Amino acid sequence: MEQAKLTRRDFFKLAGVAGAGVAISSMSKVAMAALPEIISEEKANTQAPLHPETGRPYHPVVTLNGWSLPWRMKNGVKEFHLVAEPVAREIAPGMVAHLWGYNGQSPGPTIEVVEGDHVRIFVTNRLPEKTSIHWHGQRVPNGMDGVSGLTQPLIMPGKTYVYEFEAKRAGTFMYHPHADEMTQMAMGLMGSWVTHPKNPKFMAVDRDFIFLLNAYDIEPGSYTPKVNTMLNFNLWTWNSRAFPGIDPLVVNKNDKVRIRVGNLTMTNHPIHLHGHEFQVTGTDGGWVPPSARWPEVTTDIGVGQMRAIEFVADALGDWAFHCHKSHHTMNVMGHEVPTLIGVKQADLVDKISNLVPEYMAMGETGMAEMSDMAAMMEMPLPENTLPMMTGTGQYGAIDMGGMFTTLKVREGLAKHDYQDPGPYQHPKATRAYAYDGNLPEVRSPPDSQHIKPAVEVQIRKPTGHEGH
Ligand SMILES: [Cu+2]
Repeated sequence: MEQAKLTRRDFFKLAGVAGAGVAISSMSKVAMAALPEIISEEKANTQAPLHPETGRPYHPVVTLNGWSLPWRMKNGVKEFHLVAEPVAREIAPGMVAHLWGYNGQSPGPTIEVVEGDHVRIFVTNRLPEKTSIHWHGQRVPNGMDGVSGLTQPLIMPGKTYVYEFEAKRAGTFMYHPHADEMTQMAMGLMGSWVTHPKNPKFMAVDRDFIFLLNAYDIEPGSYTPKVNTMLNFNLWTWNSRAFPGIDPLVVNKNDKVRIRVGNLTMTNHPIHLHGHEFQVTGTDGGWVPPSARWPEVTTDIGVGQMRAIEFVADALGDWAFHCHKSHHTMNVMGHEVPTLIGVKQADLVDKISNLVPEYMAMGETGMAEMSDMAAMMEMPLPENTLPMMTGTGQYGAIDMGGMFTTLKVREGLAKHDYQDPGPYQHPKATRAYAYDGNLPEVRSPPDSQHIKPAVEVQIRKPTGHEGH
């Protein structure tokens, strides 16, 4: 029996061997042994792209803080084994969430296939409740669409179902349950799917990233999401990670870069990239013809939608890449803190302190002091709770949380090097600086000679007759 690669390489080299485990099921050992081995992942960091050793060739994607699921070829069929199960997912250092996921993590592993592949997916349910899987966006026979009750019976706990279809259309897809959806998606059951084009040269890029937008409602000090929340989520995540837990997207200068994003939250996310203009090259329905693309620096991704953006990374630096809703770049505490900018709290504190001895004023000059305070005074947070705004760069506090990371553009990276290169060293005279009353004698930004002079504005002197 031909087996796909069973080990995971960890290119961050920080940790040892990834956890590949064979698990137990209510199914007989003989029946279980006939299935593709269950491969699961214990860690939440970005894994090296999975280069195909069997089947048709393709350029693999890099799943942000995630990995791709190995398969086996059996009589020309590409076989995968997904296991829905409770998992512990580190959201960021200092916080672990008790979620539901697939094969050890939430989101589950990315599934990569090639247009025209005959695909068979075994789905084993180790959740305490029934489930199903829907292959969001794909052309499948109706009975493979995974809508429990409508197209198939529920997959009961302990049972394994088989889905089988041809990957018809190249593109970016998602998978998620279509059974008790509100609960199961609120718990993190979801994953990405990429169907690569049959011709590996079609729209080839140098670096191809993928992640899902997701959200949780986890009370400070607790571990498990509240599953009845419809709108008031307090943890905004990319692949179930919040800043500073989201890895940077590391690329070579002048790389052609694609970033694929799917939205499985209950609201839209305007995703914004600094320093570059991109084009939306893919949507839920397929690739956008070149004549229909337009440049953007922010693209809004609606609920249930997928987008692929592309650009040439021609500007060196550490560029912010984030959701532009500011409460989505914060962690849990944000919602309960009142607006106090401009409010003189000194008197108030005295009065309140008489009643509540631990009372501390905050937010008088803005919310950023919260992150300074938490760091400097070690303001106690409940156990297993992330600070509202956090992260430190080479110049100090970044004051971000949630859906925020960086695009790091560097020169001379090796082909498959995705390791964090550390902070960008800004060339002389290219960084904002403190004004001390003197300007340097010569200050000519490197690109200034290429910028066309602005049209001269004619300023007319008032004649005294106008405006009266
Ligand atoms: Cu957002």
